[in-house]
Amino acid sequence: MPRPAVAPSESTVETACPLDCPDACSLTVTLRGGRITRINGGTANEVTRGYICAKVRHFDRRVYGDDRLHYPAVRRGPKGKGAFTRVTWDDALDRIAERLEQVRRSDGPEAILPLCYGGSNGYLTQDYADAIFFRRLGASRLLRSVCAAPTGAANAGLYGKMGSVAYQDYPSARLILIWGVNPGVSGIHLMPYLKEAREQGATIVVIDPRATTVARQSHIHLAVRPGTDLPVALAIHRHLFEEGLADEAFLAAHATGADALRERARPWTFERAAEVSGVPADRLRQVADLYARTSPALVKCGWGLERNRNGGSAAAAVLALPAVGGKFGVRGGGYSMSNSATWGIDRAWLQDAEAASRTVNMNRVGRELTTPSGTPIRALFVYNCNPAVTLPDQARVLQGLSRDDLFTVVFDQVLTDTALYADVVLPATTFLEHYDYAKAYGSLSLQLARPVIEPVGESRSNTEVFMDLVRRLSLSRDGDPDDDLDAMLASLSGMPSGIGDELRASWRATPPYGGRPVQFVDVFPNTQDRKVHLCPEALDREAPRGLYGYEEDPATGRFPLALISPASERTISSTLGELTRPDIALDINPADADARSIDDDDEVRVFNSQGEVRLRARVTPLVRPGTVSMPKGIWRRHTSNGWTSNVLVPDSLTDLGGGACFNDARVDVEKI
Ligand SMILES: Nc1nc2c(c(=O)[nH]1)N[C@H]1C(S)=C(S)[C@@H](COP(=O)(O)OP(=O)(O)OC[C@H]3O[C@@H](n4cnc5c(=O)[nH]c(N)nc54)[C@H](O)[C@@H]3O)O[C@H]1N2
Ligand SMILES: Nc1nc2c(c(=O)[nH]1)N[C@H]1C(S)=C(S)[C@@H](COP(=O)(O)OP(=O)(O)OC[C@H]3O[C@@H](n4cnc5c(=O)[nH]c(N)nc54)[C@H](O)[C@@H]3O)O[C@H]1N2
Ligand code: SF4
Ligand SMILES: [Mo]
Repeated sequence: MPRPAVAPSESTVETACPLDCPDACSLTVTLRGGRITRINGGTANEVTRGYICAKVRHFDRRVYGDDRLHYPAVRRGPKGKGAFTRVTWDDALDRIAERLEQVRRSDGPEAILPLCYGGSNGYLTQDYADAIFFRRLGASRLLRSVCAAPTGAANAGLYGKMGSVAYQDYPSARLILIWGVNPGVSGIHLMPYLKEAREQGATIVVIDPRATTVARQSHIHLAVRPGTDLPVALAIHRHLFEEGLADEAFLAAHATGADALRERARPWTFERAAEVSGVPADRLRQVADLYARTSPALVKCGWGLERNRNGGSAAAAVLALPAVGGKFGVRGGGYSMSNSATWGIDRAWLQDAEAASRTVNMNRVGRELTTPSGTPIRALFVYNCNPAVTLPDQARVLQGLSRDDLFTVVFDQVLTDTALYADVVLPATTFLEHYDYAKAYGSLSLQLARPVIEPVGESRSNTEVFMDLVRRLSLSRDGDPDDDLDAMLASLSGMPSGIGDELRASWRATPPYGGRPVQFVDVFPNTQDRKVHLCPEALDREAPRGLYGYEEDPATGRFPLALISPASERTISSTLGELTRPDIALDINPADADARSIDDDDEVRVFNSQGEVRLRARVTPLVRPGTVSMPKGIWRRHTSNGWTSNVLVPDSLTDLGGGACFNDARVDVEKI
């Protein structure tokens, strides 16, 4: 007899995945006796086609795992050791309220820093109750720049964050440039659409220092040196402009700044770009020619290319291609990046009435904690973030977290590497235990996520905890939300008309433009004059070498290899890093390994003047010569000396947006 899909004593609940991933899958969660027994793909989000990644399929391993935090606790041993004593919520929150009040009185509210980032990427778990609390308190603000700051600045400056080409329209393209993005890992639902495009005759070009899955399935792979996308993109622009292939009519009607871009691209011949990028000039010419000749042509711009000193200008030059090449106005033509602004609901309900306090760039937190540039930070409130392993300059970050005079709260789901340094640890619910929104940033999809189980242990949601602190510090105002559900309902009322009502009624909203906006037909630049700004003044002023100004590779004789640390299959950043990671190794090209007498599986030290990481080497041609790669988001327990790639990453900032230069780490490798 066929097994019934759901056994009689089981039930299923529909929800959605709000993790920091472009796809926002809908989920069907199976329960038995109040416990999760299965997590599958749901059907509400058509784009994700009913399947999900292994990370979330096995998310119950986090929910019920050994590292899960079940109750509040306070530190009893030295910082970093992880010895804690259980306390009640009241006790924990009273201590926090008291210490924050004390710091506010003695050093001013700016001595308090909330430190948060992706977490579950939700709308209620970030910039809702937390914002109410920290803004009314007058705490320092955080520049959330660890990711997407340079690409975001470029997209905002050139196009005012115009809506992107949707996954479903990739098969309409005849040429697709996959630039600095690895959808086989970081946004898996794009892959079937790429396959469809290929089957319908599209040419796929991948620009990546590694031969990723998508690169191996492509027609042309440009294995550029990290940080050299700017010269490559400028060489294509130069070709378009100088060979009469630029769409001058489009530029005259719809763009400003074309002359500045033309000028700045002029020095970048294919030969010069080849020398810098390590890709032969004829390959660059071939791609430029293809791009000039083909329509619809699509550029998918990712985040791998932003994480270096030239990252903002590189993203701008890549995003400028469809304007100069005249690729807009047809389905499958244009560019695709983040669609997070397309709904027009970006925290519309968040009132910014409080006086602005100073802003601290999260990429400099290590430095601010150790050698402050202004008001010293006395209290750190970490949530939705694992800075001990995800921020640049790990040695300084850990030194800062070790400060005895620093009061640190860590509010998380599991005992992270950061939590080991906390004075007070608070247990957080997961997205399967609270309300949230799941908004895709790859495709256009917006769904509500609902609790499917009771909170595990004594864990509480961000809304509950921050609203409780609002009350304890006497910061309450009329109309404040009490709990999660209250906050969700209030945020729904603050949304543009239609969207909130629809979400309330059916838990999902109908995407604008049928979910498939055509650029320059349905959506236009959200700039004041609705034009593309190819060389916006603000960006030109911000970039230290002017927009499109290139800085040389920082590799020196001592540290000749570029270390990159891209997304891996097993984690979302460091989330789920508590689970076993047998895959962790340093990928090194056979040529670089041979030169150092390194064999596959040898234990190596990866080092520079900032520090060293000891781990296993994997000798593989999948990473280009001169570049080595280690997964992002690994925990300290995953390497043999307790350091991760970020100990080798400088805390220098990208040319635009104050972003992190993760891929500017220059190192050497030695067999131990
Ligand atoms: N499974 C999984 N999915 C994720 C995440 C995760 O950690 N795991 N993280 C999520 C988050 S937070 C983000 S921001 C996105 C990121 O998603 P992606 O845009 O895919 O970002 P990365 O993985 O950082 O890098 C993408 C590719 O860029 C390449 N690269 C590195 N440096 C350069 C360069 O200088 N130039 C070029 N052209 N390529 C370069 C890397 O080799 C890598 O293959 O993914 C999201 N999805
Ligand atoms: N070397 C290197 N480092 C990188 C990168 C790189 O390319 N190379 N990429 C970076 C990128 S793209 C990103 S986005 C950052 C991300 O860096 P982080 O913002 O530190 O993100 P995660 O590592 O996912 O940690 C998020 C934490 O939030 C917790 N959390 C989740 N939901 C909730 C919630 O509802 N409430 C509370 N209180 N906690 C919650 C999770 O358990 C997890 O521990 O890392 C960056 N770090
Ligand atoms: S992490 Fe991404 S692929 Fe996995 S379930 Fe969530 S949205 Fe889907
Ligand atoms: Mo990210």
